[in-house]
Amino acid sequence: MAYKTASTRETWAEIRLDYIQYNVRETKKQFDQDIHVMAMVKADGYGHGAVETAKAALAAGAEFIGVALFDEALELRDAGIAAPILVLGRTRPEDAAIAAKRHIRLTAFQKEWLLEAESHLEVGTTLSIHIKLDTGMGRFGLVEDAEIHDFMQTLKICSRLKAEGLYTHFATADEKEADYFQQQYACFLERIQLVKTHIDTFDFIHCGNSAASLRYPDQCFNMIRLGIAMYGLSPSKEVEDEFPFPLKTAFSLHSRIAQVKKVPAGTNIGYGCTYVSDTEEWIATIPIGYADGWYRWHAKNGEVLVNGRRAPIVGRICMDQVMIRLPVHAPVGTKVTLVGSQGDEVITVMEVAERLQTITYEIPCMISHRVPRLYIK
Ligand code: PMH
Repeated sequence: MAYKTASTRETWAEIRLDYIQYNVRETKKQFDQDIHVMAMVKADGYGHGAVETAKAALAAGAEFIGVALFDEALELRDAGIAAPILVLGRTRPEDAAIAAKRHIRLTAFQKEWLLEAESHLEVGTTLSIHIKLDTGMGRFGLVEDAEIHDFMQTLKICSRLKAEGLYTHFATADEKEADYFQQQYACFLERIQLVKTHIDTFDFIHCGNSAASLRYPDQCFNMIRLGIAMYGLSPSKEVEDEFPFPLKTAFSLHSRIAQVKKVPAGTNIGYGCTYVSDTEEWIATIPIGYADGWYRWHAKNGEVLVNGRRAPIVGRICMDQVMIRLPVHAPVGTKVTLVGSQGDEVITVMEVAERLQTITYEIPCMISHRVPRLYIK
């Protein structure tokens, strides 16, 4: 389901497509050789909007689009995206015919899947697949040597399947400690040799997520799968300062004061009366709540920006509203920034992620479809 781009709501997420393009271009510059960029737009573009993000990334030099689900690939095709799309999750083999017809590449890592997919393809049609190797992530992919040989033998008898790509995924590329990363990389090199005893060339070999692409560009073969960094966010706090250029964050979240009142000391605010004003205070009501993905945990040490100053969230977060304590009076309609900057103050996605004891990826993803996305080109 695509995000709304127009709405009567006074709560919205702003998406800087120009920043997404900057991040793609700067990433490409880090590579000596011509690198193919697969723009990762699964989960509706990590919460930014898949169609708009994909279009922006393609215009900035990405050539491939990566999604998790076959449904996500179909949504992009229906929206007119013509670039090659790879589905990284497991697709039902019975969907192979539609995939072939719509030029959607599928990931394969089970020999039974190959045979079933082949049986659903009409004579004369070809489905491009990317073979997934599990080198230590423990999620999807072929693991054992014998399993790989078996798979490759089976692939030889599937004349309607064309192996276009070969890939793996790293579990720890965003950690300072590189041992496990290097172990996985070495394993990938070994397994590539094994695969190549059956098929000697692939158009695309890929393993680099954002962290690997920006920290180890010479270990990325000829394609990278760029996700979080494209959106201008660091995959982890510990490697935040290791990127070769400053990322530009595309996502910000805003609302407007819906009511403001001066309350006397001892006034209860919100469900459960968990906040009681200390003195005379300015309390404002902001129309965003947990149904928008602004979860109740934000009440713990949560702050927002009003006129360039921090204002704490007070009381419990409701389904559709949250209350804040203003440093000084501000009228109804005043802009409130929940994620992003106002003047010299900034609430980063990383700050919000730490508040919720989670990672940057979750923050834009958790802002629900009730919040419209406004695009800035
Ligand atoms: N490739 C695969 C197979 C992925 O699952 C992901 C992200 C990426 C590339 C892009 O990674 P990046 O966003 O770090 O650049 N997958 C996930 C995930 O499953 N949970 O968080 C991110």
